Amino acid sequence: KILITGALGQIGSELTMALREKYGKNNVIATDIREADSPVVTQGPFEILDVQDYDKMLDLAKNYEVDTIMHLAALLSAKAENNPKFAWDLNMGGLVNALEVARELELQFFTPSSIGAFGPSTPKKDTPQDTIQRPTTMYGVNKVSGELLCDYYYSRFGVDTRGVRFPGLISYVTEPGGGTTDYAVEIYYEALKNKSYTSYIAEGTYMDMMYMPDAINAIIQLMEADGDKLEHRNAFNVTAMSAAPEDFEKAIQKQIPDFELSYDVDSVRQKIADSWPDSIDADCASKEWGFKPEFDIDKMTEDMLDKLKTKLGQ
Ligand code: VAH
Repeated sequence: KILITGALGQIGSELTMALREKYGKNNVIATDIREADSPVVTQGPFEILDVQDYDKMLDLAKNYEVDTIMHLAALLSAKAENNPKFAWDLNMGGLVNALEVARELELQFFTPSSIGAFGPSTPKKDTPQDTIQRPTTMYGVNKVSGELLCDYYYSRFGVDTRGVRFPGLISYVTEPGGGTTDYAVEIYYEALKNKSYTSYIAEGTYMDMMYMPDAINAIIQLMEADGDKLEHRNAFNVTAMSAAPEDFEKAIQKQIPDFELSYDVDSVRQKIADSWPDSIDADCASKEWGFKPEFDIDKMTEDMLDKLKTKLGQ
């Protein structure tokens, strides 16, 4: 049985539904700081939980007799940069609470890191699994600290912690809240609504990206992998493509020929994007637990536009 924090977020809302599908809806307890009109709340166990409340998290994990915790509640990069102290308190306070619950109750543990865990001094192309990590954002500091903390709970207490460094995630169910890569989601909504989009990230800015179905499969695959075969734990590089705004423009124009992309760069989020790698190397993930994404930019674009048309009632 699995407890998920941040279950109403961009990853959480799809991970919750996929896990309920796979393991049975009563075996996946979704939690978030607020309710919402979502199948996450209405189609299975849901509890209000502020991850900064250790006692409540421990109570829920005990009462539901979970054996796994998937900790997704966090502030993303752009929001964290605007509110660094709160980001530290939420991102690190929530994480250490979740790790303590996992230690106390001997739970398997998952939390995502990010390409944001790398910084300007990290090799930008084919960024290795093991390399220098000096991020220059609060979010990145949280992610590197989180990776170290999760590895510490594994080596010091034997908690079975596992994680992946996610790239920008593209999905149509729940929009991301306050990330730097959100442009890659907004562009699809705008393409269908207005046949045009103004990107806040500059042309030629490459970042790793992945379609949500590949991200959800990666989490399940990693968590089901044989722990003895893992040489790494927190956290594996995973990616499906390295793309810049103009790559999304070209892929969308194959479906919507008169789609137009323009630029109005937001210096705060551009600065964050420029500090991240252009493309990371996911070799260890494929070697150690068989990671293999299915969606490239064209296949993702086809599916994304198709699903969004339905969602937008077009
Ligand atoms: C963000 N979507 O933009 C998240 C993610 C790699 C990007 O960490 O902050």
